[in-house]
Amino acid sequence: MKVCLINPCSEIPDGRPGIPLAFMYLVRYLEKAGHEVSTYDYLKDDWDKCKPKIIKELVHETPDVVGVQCMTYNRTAAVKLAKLVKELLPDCKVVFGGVHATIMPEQLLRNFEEIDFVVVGEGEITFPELIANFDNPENVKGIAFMKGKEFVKTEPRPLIENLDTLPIPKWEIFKEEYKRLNRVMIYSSRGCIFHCTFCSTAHFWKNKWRARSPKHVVDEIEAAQKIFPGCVIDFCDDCFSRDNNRVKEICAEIKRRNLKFIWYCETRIDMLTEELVKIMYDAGCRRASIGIESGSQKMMDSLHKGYNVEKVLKNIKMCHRLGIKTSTLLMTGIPGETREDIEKTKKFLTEMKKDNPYFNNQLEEVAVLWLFPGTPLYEKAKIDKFITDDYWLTEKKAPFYTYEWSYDVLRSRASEIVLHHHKLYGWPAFIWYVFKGAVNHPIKFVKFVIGRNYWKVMFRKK
Ligand code: B12
Repeated sequence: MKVCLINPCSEIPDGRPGIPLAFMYLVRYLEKAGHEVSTYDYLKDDWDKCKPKIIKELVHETPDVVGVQCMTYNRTAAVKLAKLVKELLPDCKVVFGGVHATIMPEQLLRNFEEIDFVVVGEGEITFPELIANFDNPENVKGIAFMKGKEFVKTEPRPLIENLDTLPIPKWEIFKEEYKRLNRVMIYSSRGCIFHCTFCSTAHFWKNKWRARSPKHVVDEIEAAQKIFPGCVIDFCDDCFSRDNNRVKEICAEIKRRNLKFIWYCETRIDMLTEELVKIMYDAGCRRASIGIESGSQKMMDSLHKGYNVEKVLKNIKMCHRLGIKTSTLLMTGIPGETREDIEKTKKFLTEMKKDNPYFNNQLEEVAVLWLFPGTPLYEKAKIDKFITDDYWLTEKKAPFYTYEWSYDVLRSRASEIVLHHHKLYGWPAFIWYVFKGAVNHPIKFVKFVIGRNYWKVMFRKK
């Protein structure tokens, strides 16, 4: 069959760049089952602009199946896409997969008859099996569909037990993008054992953490270095350092094969030890992204981060001392947050810099907390009658947590933290940063400054 995989437009087209790793795995499995697969990534585009392109592609390809990656932040475009497919190719099957579709299959299927099936959870085994059984889907595990007016969700698909059976993702389908980014994303484990209240990952991966063996991971790195020589390897696991011994073994395997490259990882900072950080540095790690969220212990506790502020601070300084740069993620709008907590976050950043000649922290993002389905915070928001599931039937963007403060206040607080961080590097560095932004992307820059309330924060009377 001809299968076309499409990642539709995000409601935040200017969001951080990403390449749908899911497709690179799915393509391998679909091709193995004998299907002809094409892929399109429109996440960064605007629906109205890319609609003509999609029409052209659908008419040209005439696929038998269209697979759509449906996240909460692109669900509106995903539904528009399903309608478009059925208008142009009424016999083509439309299959949804991804985080939002997995969490809300019933709502999608009951309200949008253009969606034929939802693949619930991990898709590698389920999707080809579904395609082989379109006429008799009841026995396929891990799917949902409508049988007349009845919503059917089949038995859950067991998670792939041995992740070493996963093939190397088919990077070639996004080769140009990878070359441009010069960075290859690797997922060396799946799932997370923590339960941060704003995140749906634990729920999606069934509260399980599964890891690939160090050999399997380093084989993939070696293959990536052959196709994209000199690229940075970016581990984007949900919980990279869950098992320190495994990380050590990955590093040992990199050294044993004498591979020379730089790598980054997303990790929990509290799990790092001095011994491990030294080993990671020695094997090429130069940056660790860390979701700190807040510098206030009360806020960390409220999010169930399981972090201790002092330990986080100590370990960040340790990373800097041992040569690993940190890239931190913070947020405002945490339940119960007050001005005092924002001051604590600013103080935390100041402390991070204090007596730290190596101060080497990039502030990746100060976001305003979003409510996503499948998260404990969302469930609480429903109980508090702040939101109902019907919200996702509208075209509104994912909502911010604005129980206590308006979005404007939260955005200003986020901007205040960003400005504080920049000031820690000193005014010359700050002016250089602003100058670079204004010269490189003038229109984007003006929109950014206005949209993020920097104006108000900078000229606010104290
Ligand atoms: C890496 C990552 C990123 C990267 C790159 C993402 C990418 N791949 O393009 C970056 C940093 C860019 C990013 C950005 C964002 N991300 Co992000 N990200 C992730 C992360 C950690 C891993 C995604 C991944 O590659 N997983 C590995 C693959 C193999 O798994 P998968 O994508 O789930 O795919 C499997 C199944 O879902 C299914 N499947 C998926 N698609 C399809 C399609 C079909 C047809 C079928 C049949 C099956 C199927 O099969 C796949 C294989 O088993 C996830 C968390 C997570 N664990 O999923 C968050 C996550 C996806 N991100 C999230 C969010 C919120 C964001 C941002 C909005 C954050 C922000 N404030 O900017 C932005 C949005 C970007 C944009 N421009 O719109 C949320 C999404 C929540 C939701 N309900 O939609 C997640 C789930 C994390 C969370 N907090 O809960 N992200």
